[in-house]
Order: sequence, then C-alpha cells, then structure tokens
Amino acid sequence: MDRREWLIKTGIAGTGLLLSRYLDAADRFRYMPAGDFVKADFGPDFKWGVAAASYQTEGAWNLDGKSESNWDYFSRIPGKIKNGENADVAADFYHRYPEDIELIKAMNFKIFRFSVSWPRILPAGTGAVNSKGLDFYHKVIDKCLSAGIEPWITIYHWDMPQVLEAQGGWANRKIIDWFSEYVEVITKEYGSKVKNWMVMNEQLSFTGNGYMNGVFAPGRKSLGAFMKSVHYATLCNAEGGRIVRKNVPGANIGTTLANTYVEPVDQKEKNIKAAARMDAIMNRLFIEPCLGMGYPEDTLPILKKLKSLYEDGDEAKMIFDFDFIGIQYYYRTIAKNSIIPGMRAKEVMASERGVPVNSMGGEIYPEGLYHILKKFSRYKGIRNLIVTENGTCVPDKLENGRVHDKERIDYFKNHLSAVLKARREGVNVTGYFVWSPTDNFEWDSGYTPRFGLVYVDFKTLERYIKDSGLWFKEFLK
Ligand code: IFM
Repeated sequence: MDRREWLIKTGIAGTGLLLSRYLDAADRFRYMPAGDFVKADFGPDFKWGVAAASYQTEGAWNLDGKSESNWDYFSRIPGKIKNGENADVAADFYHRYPEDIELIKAMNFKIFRFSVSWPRILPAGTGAVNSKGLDFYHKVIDKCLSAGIEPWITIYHWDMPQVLEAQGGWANRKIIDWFSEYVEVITKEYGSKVKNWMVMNEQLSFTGNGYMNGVFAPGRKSLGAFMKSVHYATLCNAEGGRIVRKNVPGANIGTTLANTYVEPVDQKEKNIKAAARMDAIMNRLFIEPCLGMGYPEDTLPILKKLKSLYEDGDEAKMIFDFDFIGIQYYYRTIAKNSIIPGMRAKEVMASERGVPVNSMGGEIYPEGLYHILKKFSRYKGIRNLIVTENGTCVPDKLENGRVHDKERIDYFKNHLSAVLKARREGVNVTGYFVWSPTDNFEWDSGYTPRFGLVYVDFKTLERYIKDSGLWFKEFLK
C-alpha cells in the first residue's frame, strides 16, 4: 500500500488534511494576483459583514444593572491579562454604538454581527430580566436597521454571569438549563426584528482555553472540567438552535467554529498521525457531534471519556440541523508527534519556522482558508458556509489621523482570493465577515493586538478609519 492509499484507508485523506501534499505542484493552490477580483465576482447575494463581541467592545461593565461577568472577574486576577488590562471601558461601544454603526455603513458593509452580554440581560444568570439590558440591544438593533445594516446576533461569545461561573460554568450540567433560559429570553425579545442568529462563538476557544489551558476565564486547568465543558457546550449548541427555531419564525440559524488548517511537520507516519489527532480537536470536535457523527474518538481515543458524561437521549440531543456553519480562520497549525498524554501531538510554533506572522505570532497562511472551506464542504450535513470571522492584527501606527496598514490590506486580498477560489470550485460559501469593525480588547492579550478596520485611540476613544477600512469602502461600493 502506498502512502496515498494508506491515507485514504485510514480516513485521514478523507478529511482533506494531507492530500495536498500528494498532489502535483501544479495542482496546488495559487493565489490570484492581489486585487485581481472585484466584489461582483462573489455574486450578487454574497454577504459582506463585520463581526464583534460584547465583552471585547462594550465596556460599561457595571452600568444599568449589568452584573459581573466571568471575564470581569478573571481580568482582575493579577497576571491573567497582558499589562494588567481589562475591558471595563474597552472601545466604549455601549455609548458609541451609533458612531460605530455609522462607520460600518461608511465602509459599505451590509451586516453587523455582534454578541449579546448574558450578564446584561440576566444579571443573576437566571430569573429576573434586566429591562435596561434588553433596551440596550433594542437600541443597537434599531440603529442598525435605520442605517440599512442587517443585525446578526451571536448568542454566546464567552461572557457569562460570574455567579454561574462560580458554580462551575460550562463544567456544570446545569448550564443546559441556564443557557436555555437565556436563549428563550433573547430570542423572544429580539426575534421579531432579528432573523439571523448564531448560537455559539468558537466552542473550542472557551472550553479549551478556559477549562484546560487556563488562559481564558475561568482559568481552570483540568482535563475533567474540559471534558464536561465540551459535552455540555455541544448539548447547548444544539439546544440553542432548537430554541431559536421555535421562537423566531423564518430564522437563519448558524453557529461558529474556531478553525485552523493542520498539517504535519513532515511526512513521517508518526507526525501525520499527530496532525490527524490535532485536527480532530481543532476542527472536528464540535462539528461532528452536531452532524450526528459523534465525537471524533476514532482518531483521538481519549475522547471516549466523554461517553461517561452521557445521559439518556444525549446522542440525539447533540444534533441540530443548522442553516449555516460559521468558519473562523486565522492561522495554520503545524503539528508533530509528542509525548503529551492523550493528545500525543504538539504544535511547531510559527516563530520556530520563520514564516510570516501576525502580531500575536499566528502564521499568516491564506491557502489554509481555502483548504478549510474545502474540508468543511465535504461534510454531507453542512448546507452552507459563511466565513464569520477572518482578520489580522498588525502593529498599527496612527500618524496624522491615518493608519497605513498595507499588511492588513494584503491579508484581506489574499484571504478573499482563497474564498473566491473555493467558491469557484463549487464550495457553498455565501458570506465573509471581517473581524473586526473597530480595535478592541483581545482577551488575555489585552489591547496590544489591534484587529480593527477602524483604529481606536484607547485614551480618547476617538476612531479613525484605517487604510484597510478605506480599501473595503472602495471594494464594496
Ligand atoms: O478576538 C477573537 C474573537 O473573540 C474570537 N475569534 C478570534 C478573534 C481574534 O483572536
């Protein structure tokens, strides 16, 4: 059996993970020369949007009845956030949302994806609803609608009431009831105005980084807690979808995933297998149970432990037929075999490989977005893909009111050409959302990484459209 046959037999090639290594060089992806496409090439119905999240932008952490979130609490623990920063003020979206929505409009985007802050709506986690919290998102939605921008709501983008986190958060099975109550409230409240909903933002990020690696709230480092958080977030993802379906007639319902294109460091069998294990965690863990395929325990046997958490009916409850799946792609991952228990794989960091990186050290690799779109298009149960996040952080400099971020413009051109190539090959990718409209608070990295199309001076909170924002304005007009 040659290597290609072995890959197909083991199912690894079926994931699209490694096949590119075995194609002739001529078949490999080629970028279109930057700028060699126009908006119309994506088709008249292609969706163009920007994406942001409550904790990263709103500030107003304790205003108008909002309670402390897990991130408000976590960011106050010394050493958790770079430079000891927090998002008490962030980009002050809470007060400046009209200006930010006008900026989105000025850049010619038609969709604004934002998340709702659970502790603003249900300060005690469950029970009494905070009417001022509800009002705030009504104002945001109304402002979008009057500006001709379609509001798309993400239900959960990592900020939960600390009172629930203190009871175990995602590692407590009660989260299914807590989360369902929250989803009931906001879908009933906003469902007549908002038709596009995403249940989760990147389950892997808040479960893995929150409960296993300890770098995100709540800062736990426990395999057991991680396993619980994975299973309960999987159940909540599907349950959330069902609640939106019930409460919002005609809704377009999705969920979003953290994706990375995984390749082995070389063609040694042990590294190929390590890359497949890495891929199982990074790309397959949350989509496959939702499609009725179960967790990818064939490739990563440690996931069999999840079975001990199953209660009657869980297998069916993990499934939901989403209208679209959100792909969130930033970087490629190179994997090699390691002795790390369970995973038996580790990442070869971009810094060791001398490749182009963003200011957080992630490899800039547009080709990976093409491969991820192709890979996800092969899942039978997925009907439609939207790139719900893509963007880059560069060390922007504000000079005379301008930010000349050519690097970011090149990034978008190359990633958009990857999307277009996938689309031209028949992948049903129907939208592209930039992360993010404005600079904001980048979790444990604080304010240093800037992802915005609009520069925010965090001292004065003034906004300046960067050259990349002006590029989109021209491109999308
Ligand atoms: O800022 C984050 C966002 O919250 C989730 N996706 C990745 C972004 C950039 O790191």
